[in-house]
Amino acid sequence: MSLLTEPTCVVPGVWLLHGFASSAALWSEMEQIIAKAPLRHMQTQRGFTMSVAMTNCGSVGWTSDRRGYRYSPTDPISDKPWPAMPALFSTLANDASEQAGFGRFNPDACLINQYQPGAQMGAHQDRNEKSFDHPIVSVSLGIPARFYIQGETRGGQSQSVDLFDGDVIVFGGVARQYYHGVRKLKSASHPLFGSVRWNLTFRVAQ
Ligand code: MD3
Ligand code: FE
Repeated sequence: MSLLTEPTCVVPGVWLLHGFASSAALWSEMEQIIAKAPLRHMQTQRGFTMSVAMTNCGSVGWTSDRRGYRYSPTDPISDKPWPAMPALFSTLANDASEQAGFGRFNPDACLINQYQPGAQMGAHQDRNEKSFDHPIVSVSLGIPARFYIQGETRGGQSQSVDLFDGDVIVFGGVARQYYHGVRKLKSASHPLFGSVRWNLTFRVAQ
């Protein structure tokens, strides 16, 4: 299901695989995950509600509430384990990592982000994982979004990348702890998803 694409280097440590993933192939797995672990708008530690709706699959899932950010083996809504990571997902993430030159990659967590028009993700680092030696693989599906990378500090000048349906970004090495975010989503239409953007982020969390 991963298509042959030449990776392009966005900044050192960040590789873009344009059109690498197939939304149609991923969607039936996503539907089954969402049926078991519904999308929800999590709370931040400061009490704000995130504009991005989220769920997870894998042996642990990323969660946020008034107590902070962490990985949890169970969904706090059901207190049951998160749905298992489909083989299609882990194979796609591994293929992308290998294609980008980071070698074998066996994620234990996949965060599923759903953006509706107006949703955004402020600049942050992904630092709840136990080790930063593994890359992160990010799969964009549905309508396009403008993603930005700020480097080692927040603020300052940023590098922007428009991410389209099927685009995969792999970031590791020097870029693993770079600040990054997603600009407010503009309305558009995708044949399968309508006015929605999805992002699947694969991590080795434990
Ligand atoms: C970091 N998600 O869930 S893709 C996240 O599109 C998250 O939903 C975004 O950041 C999303 O934590 C962005 C992940 C990503 C991609 C490229 C990067 C993070 C990056 C390049 C450098 C540093
Ligand atoms: Fe992130």
